[in-house]
Amino acid sequence: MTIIRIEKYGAWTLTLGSDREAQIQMLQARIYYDLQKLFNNLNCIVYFNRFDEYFSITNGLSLNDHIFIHNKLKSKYDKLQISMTIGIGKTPLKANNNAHNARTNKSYLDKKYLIFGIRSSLKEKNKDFLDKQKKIIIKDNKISIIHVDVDSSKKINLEKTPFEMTCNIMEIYVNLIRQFLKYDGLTFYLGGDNFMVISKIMKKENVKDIIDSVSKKLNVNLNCGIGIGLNSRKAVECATNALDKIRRLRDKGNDEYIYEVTWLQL
Ligand SMILES: Nc1nc2c(ncn2[C@@H]2O[C@H](COP(=O)(O)OP(=O)(O)OP(=O)(O)O)[C@@H](O)[C@H]2O)c(=O)[nH]1
Ligand SMILES: [Mg+2]
Repeated sequence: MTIIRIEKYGAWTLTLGSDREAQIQMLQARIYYDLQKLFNNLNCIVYFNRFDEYFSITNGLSLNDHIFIHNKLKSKYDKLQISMTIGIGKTPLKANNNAHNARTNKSYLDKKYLIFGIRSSLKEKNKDFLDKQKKIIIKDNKISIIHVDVDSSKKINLEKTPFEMTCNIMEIYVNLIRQFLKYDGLTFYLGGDNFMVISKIMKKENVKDIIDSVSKKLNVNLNCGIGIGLNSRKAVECATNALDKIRRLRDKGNDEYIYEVTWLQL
């Protein structure tokens, strides 16, 4: 994964004066748009983390791909310093921890472009990812992304006020974060009633246990599409496709709420 961060952002925002909040929000929305577009073109997905920091699931990208994106961003946001930290690990949580270590130890992969990462943590075959222009796709490097969605939230919307609904969604978010973290998965909120979990390949019954426990605790029904692919864009597409399949099955009277779609071609 790659964690993209706007550096020295707090200090820079002060230069905008006190009437700055709307400007900051507009800028962040633009940066998010650009990041999503640039990474999507290279078959990756981006999640806004706290808007001064974004996570992209970048399996299969080379260091030069990162430099390419960095240059595009630099040409648009020349007043901002943007760093990227590449984290590698067998699970998403381990990749996050690896990225954190690289960042705190100032372990540069490319100092000029502010790209951090720990070379020694890479296995030989993974080193090629970062050292060469050529993309190397490791066949057994499957990415699993889980798209979780509240069942019939529009109906619940009619009973609850908009802000009560927000409160419920945030409760679901926190509970999904905590439960999936036990399996080293990272959950992100996408908007509406949608969440995505970057997970290792999990057993369906473990996913079911989590979904059942959160559903029971918060008295909601959650649908869950599991997507497995060789890059994050494909895994996301499969996960959403699985969710759509659940909706089609539901319309035929089937009450399946966890479904998996796998696509292992490039
Ligand atoms: N990010 C994201 N948001 C979506 C997606 N589909 C719907 N939404 C958002 O979620 C809200 C609720 O839509 P739905 O989930 O389709 O509505 P629902 O009543 O819960 O219907 P079901 O999920 O089919 O039970 C919408 O208003 C959108 O904001 C999606 O694929 N991705
Ligand atoms: Mg829904």
